[in-house]
Parts: sequence; C-alpha cells; structure tokens
Amino acid sequence: MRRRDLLKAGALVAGLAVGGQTLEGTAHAVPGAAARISLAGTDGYITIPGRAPVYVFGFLAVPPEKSVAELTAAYKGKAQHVAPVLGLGQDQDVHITLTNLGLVGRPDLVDSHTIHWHGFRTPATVFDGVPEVSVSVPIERRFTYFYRPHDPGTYMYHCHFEDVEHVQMGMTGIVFVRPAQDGSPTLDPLHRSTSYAYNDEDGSTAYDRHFAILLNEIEEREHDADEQIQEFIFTDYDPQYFTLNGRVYPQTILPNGHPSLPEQPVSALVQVNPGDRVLLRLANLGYEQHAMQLPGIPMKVVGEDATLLRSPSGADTSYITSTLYIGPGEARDVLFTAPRFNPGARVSTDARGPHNTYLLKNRDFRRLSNRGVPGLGGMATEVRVYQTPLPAQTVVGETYA
Ligand SMILES: [Cu+2]
Repeated sequence: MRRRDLLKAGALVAGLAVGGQTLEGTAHAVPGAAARISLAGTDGYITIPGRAPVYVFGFLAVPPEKSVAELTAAYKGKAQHVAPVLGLGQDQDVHITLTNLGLVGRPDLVDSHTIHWHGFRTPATVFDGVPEVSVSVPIERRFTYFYRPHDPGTYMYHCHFEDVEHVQMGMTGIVFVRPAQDGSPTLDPLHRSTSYAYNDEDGSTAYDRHFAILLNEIEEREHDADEQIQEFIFTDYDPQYFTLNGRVYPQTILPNGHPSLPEQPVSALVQVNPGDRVLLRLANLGYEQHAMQLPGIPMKVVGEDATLLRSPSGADTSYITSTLYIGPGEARDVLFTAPRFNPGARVSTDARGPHNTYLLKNRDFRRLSNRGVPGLGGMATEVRVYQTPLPAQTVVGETYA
C-alpha cells in the first residue's frame, strides 16, 4: 500500500471514529457519532494501605439523561480518582457535560469546578476551563464543553478551579485522541494492527494493545487539611505516596473495577501476549518529575506532549531508552515489543495462567514504598507476558481477571 492510499483509507475511518471507552471507570459515549460524555465533580475517599481513607475531590462518569437533582442524590460524595479515561477520535465532535454536585465533607466550601484539557489547542476560551478568563460550574449547575480535536496523541485533563488544590485533591485524568489513520492497514508486513498512536504515514506507531497510566503523588497533609477545614501551605509540598492511576502497588495490579477499590476503578496492570506491540500512554499530573524504568524491555519513545517525534523535515527523532523522564504536566507515548514467554525464567501464575513478569517502576526507591508498609509499594506496576494468548484488546487498559 502506498502512502497516498494509506492516507485515503485514513480519511474514510475518520468519519467512523469511535468515542469514549466503555470499560469500568471510563465515560459513556455513543460510538460512530459525536461523543457525548457526562461527568460529575464531587468529593469522596480513596483507599491507601497503612492509613485512614484519603479525602479527595474527583470526577466520575454519570448517566447523561439524569437531572442535576437525580445525580446529586445518587453520586454526591462518590468521587473517583483517577478520573475516567477519555478516548476520542481525531476531528470528532465532542460534548462533555460537567455537573457540579458539591461536597459532602465540606459543605462550607462552595467551590466551582471546570474541565481544563491540558495541552489542547482550543480556539474558544469559554471551553478552556480556566475560571479567571472563562466560566466555571457552580454547585448544582452544569455546563457543556465542546471540542473538535485535530491533533492525535495523549493528553490529560483536570479541574482548573483553585487548580493547585483541586489537582492535588484528585480531579485528574487522561484523555487521548486516536489518529485519522486508525483503521488503515500498516505498511509493516510483520504487524497486522490497524491502530496507531499518530498519523505516522509509515506504520511506525502501530500497536496491538494500549494502556493509559496517569502518574501522580499524594501529599496526605494537604488532603487531611482539606478534610479538617485547615489551610495547607503548598510550599511545604512533600508527598508521601506515589500513584499510578490513583493506586499504589500492589493495588496497581488489581483489575479494573476491583471491589476492594470502589473509588479507584482504573487499573494500571499491563497484560500482553508475546510479540505484542504495546503503547503506553503516560502522563504526569503530580508536581514532581518522575523517572520510570521497565527493566528487561527497551522503551521506544515515539511521542511527547501529543506530538509525534519527527523533525521539521520529517526525520525520525524517536528514541530508545531505559529511563523515561516525565515532568509535571507532560505526556509520553512509549512503544515496546513484548518479549517471548520464557519458561526458563521466573514464572508466576494468575487466573490467566503462567506468565513472566516485568516491573514498570519509578527509578527512585523512595517512591517504591507505602510509607512503612513492608514490601514493594508506590509507583510500580507489572507487565505480564502470558504463555496462553489473551484475546484481542477491546478497550484501552483492558484487564483480564
Ligand atoms: Cu474542582
């Protein structure tokens, strides 16, 4: 297939771009049409080993047909962290309705919420979610944001009202945009996938499975102060817990929607078959830089901050690394090829059978513990390579119990 044919095929599928994902913890959207996503903002609690539940603010997906009163009765105080993963299509019309349900734990606090799509080029200030120059959503009100994303890649979204506080409190999630090239056969005869990270025109960003993982930190004194109607001084910021999708290891390897984590439904487990090309969509909405490693598997960085790594003249500027640096507010698209299953190496077994395990982890050992709880903790998760093949992935971050 020549490049022009590939582009033509890409243009065809653009009209059929699929909207939001349907797995637990992701938003409701109608495939094949404009994406209509309904989110609510409220407060709640998440679970971290070795301490009392952590007070958070967060977004959650709610049924779009319900009234503000019905949503308040059903979902107030049931925030989730991280927010639902939003998967959108290039040039797709996207309507995201945000309803502010108020706070159960802080009825004195009359904060509004907004949605700010970080790194996204929006032509309309009114939909940018920066309250000082735009609008915000007061308690028991709703507002519909409109976007038409033109640039594929991995982004993040967060509340921008009292943003340093509301971001740390948990109103954070990943949003990604599939390229128009999706659905075109790859030019690489070794890969049959028709999913791509970008409009690369050569198949170099094709992947078989993809996973969206948000890096974050928890400064418990800030959360506790918010719960106890106290002030936290952010220059004292020195977080105690380090999370992937709002969970610390070993929570990170529990499947999506695990009953022990009702307010942290998004898993960070990476389950793959030997030879799979795997795309990691990573973003950092903490306030510190993180250095991530995947010992035993080289990582190829193909995108940074929703931009394909190419020079202005089109030269490939992707790179292979053992250590991925990712600063606050930054996103990375990382490809790796899963190794073959090696029965001679250490083999573990779960419900899906024997597998080799690789750790995706922070390089800093201080970020690999849960503050006194023995054993590995913090910002780590597992890549499991199975002997018996898993079925094809149907949604981003799919886990197999
Ligand atoms: Cu907010």
